[in-house]
Amino acid sequence: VKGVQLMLLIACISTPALACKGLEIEDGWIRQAPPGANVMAGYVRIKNNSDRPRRITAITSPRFGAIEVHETVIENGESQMRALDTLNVPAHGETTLEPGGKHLMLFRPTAPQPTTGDTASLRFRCGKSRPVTAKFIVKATP
Ligand SMILES: [Cu+2]
Repeated sequence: VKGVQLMLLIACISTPALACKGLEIEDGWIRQAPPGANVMAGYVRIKNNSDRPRRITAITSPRFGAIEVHETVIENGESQMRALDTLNVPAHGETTLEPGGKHLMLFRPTAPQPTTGDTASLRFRCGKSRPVTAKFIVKATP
């Protein structure tokens, strides 16, 4: 019985991170891309109003074939992108995806390609719990 209780305790401690509860997704935008582009970049601020760290495990959208989280790292003096499996948001903190840093890569936009002023709905998943949906607006930037 003790073993089972321990297992349940571990489950209780480790499961809440896999809920999106308390996450607020703000100021999401997608950089306008040239016609025919196979990938677009997206940026957003994710706030965590809960007292537990949150972990986003997947992001999907009906407007894109696949979405990845990337970070930009400098290796041997060169800027490179690396895909992240998950995106962590600290308790009572926030994670910002911005040009030059972490960002979303939105692959294979559905036709017609989203352009300035269009919006795309993105769904953020934290494990199997209820996802959080946010609208991203396409902007042209110099
Ligand atoms: Cu990237």
